[in-house]
Amino acid sequence: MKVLFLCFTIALIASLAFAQQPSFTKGPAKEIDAGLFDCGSNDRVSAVGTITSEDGKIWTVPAETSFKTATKAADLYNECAGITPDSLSDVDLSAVPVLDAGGSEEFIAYIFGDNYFELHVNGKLLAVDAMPFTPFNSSIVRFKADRPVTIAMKLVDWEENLGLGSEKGRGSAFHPGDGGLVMHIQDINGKTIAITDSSWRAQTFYIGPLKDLSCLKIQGTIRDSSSCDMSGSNDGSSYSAAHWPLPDGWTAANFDDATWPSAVTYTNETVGIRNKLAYTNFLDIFDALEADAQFIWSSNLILDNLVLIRRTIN
Ligand SMILES: [Ca+2]
Ligand SMILES: [Ca+2]
Ligand SMILES: [Ca+2]
Ligand SMILES: [Ca+2]
Repeated sequence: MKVLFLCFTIALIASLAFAQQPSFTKGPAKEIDAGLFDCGSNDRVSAVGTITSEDGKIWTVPAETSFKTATKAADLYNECAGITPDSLSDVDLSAVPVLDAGGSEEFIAYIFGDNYFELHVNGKLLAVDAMPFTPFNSSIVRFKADRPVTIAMKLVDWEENLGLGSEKGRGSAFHPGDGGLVMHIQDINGKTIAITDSSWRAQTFYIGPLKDLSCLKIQGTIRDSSSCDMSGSNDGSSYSAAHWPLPDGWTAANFDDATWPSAVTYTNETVGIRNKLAYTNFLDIFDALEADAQFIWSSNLILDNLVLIRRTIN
């Protein structure tokens, strides 16, 4: 009994020691970029800000990205670029450039992200989402790589109220927006080699808005905000947020993601794809009968705003 208790205590201490505590920020960030991309019209502004946490660290919100320097993923559907095919059969796939992840086998990935993604293959940043915030778009990435193919993606649920994880919507000025990513990867013969589902790993690095820090439960690599208040507000400017640094080498094939939680899947209805033609015009690829790619994210689709996902395909 004593031995059992000792083991339990050691395991508890180990798991508590292992849990990486976040840095907390309070209130809005300072804008450092008025918008990464301007579509004009009625789209939301993809601004970027910085904010200092109570422990003196500086955080970029909603995330640090490579948008300005990286190759943009080709458009499957992008209103801003005037590319609005009704279906995949209207898309000239041969015109999509083949990116090189260092290998000889060719793959093609179809991606719909709410709102922004960066795609790394075998440790190399291949392409980033051409539209950081809205309107909703979808992308195609053709690439060459050798198996096993390790996919690592940075996903961002963008925000209007910088540092506060919220946007105008649903009748409130500080409505916490949601995320979600769907991807279907095929080989050169059109055979599915991966879809987004719960076999992926997903970890969050920015949680907000937090009205009350005590709702956040952190144990080991679990960053659980499911008991936090997710309702909108017209007075959200003093809310808090939790931030963690991205681990070194997280895009590398040999990075150990075994301790990350499994990705959580969300239904089309939960994410809300109705009227999003960037998704619904391509149901044969995103909701394929034999390979129905799921929306994935970390454990909180609403409050988790910066999420890393990984999977290795053999
Ligand atoms: Ca996008
Ligand atoms: Ca959010
Ligand atoms: Ca969103
Ligand atoms: Ca689907």
